Amino acid sequence: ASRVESFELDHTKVKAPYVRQAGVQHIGTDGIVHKFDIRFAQPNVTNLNPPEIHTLEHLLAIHIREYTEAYDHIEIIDLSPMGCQTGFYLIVDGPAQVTEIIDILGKTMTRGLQYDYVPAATELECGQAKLHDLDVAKTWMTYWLKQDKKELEQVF
Ligand code: HCS
Repeated sequence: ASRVESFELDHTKVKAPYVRQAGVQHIGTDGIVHKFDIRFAQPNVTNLNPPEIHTLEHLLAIHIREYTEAYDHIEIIDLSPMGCQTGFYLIVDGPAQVTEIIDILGKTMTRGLQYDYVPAATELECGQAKLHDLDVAKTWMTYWLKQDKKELEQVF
């Protein structure tokens, strides 16, 4: 399934604060959840500002599941921004390899660059529909795509 559950919630109807069960997913590959640290900005040096990290979340969330369909052994559970605003956590069902995640992210960002609007940026589908910056989000994706794939595997 490539739907984004959050985009289907009617954000005009909810009454915060609350706790809502946002998903139940059958772990059908190896029963193991894998978590990846997708880092765009250098910690404590730079960061993604709220509008651009938010737009990146939308652009990545909307296509990452689709580009993961080519990999039978993995399924995306969630991709969400880090509170420190330097990147995202990606939670995956199945034994995903870093190289596979880098390939999937590359395809997803290449697709994201084609957008001339922010998907699901309406008050119905999103909790802060005005907080977006497509141009700067595209700058971050272009920066990411310029990186050498082998370098993206180097954490330290
Ligand atoms: N983090 C969510 C998208 C929220 S807009 C997801 O489905 O990956």
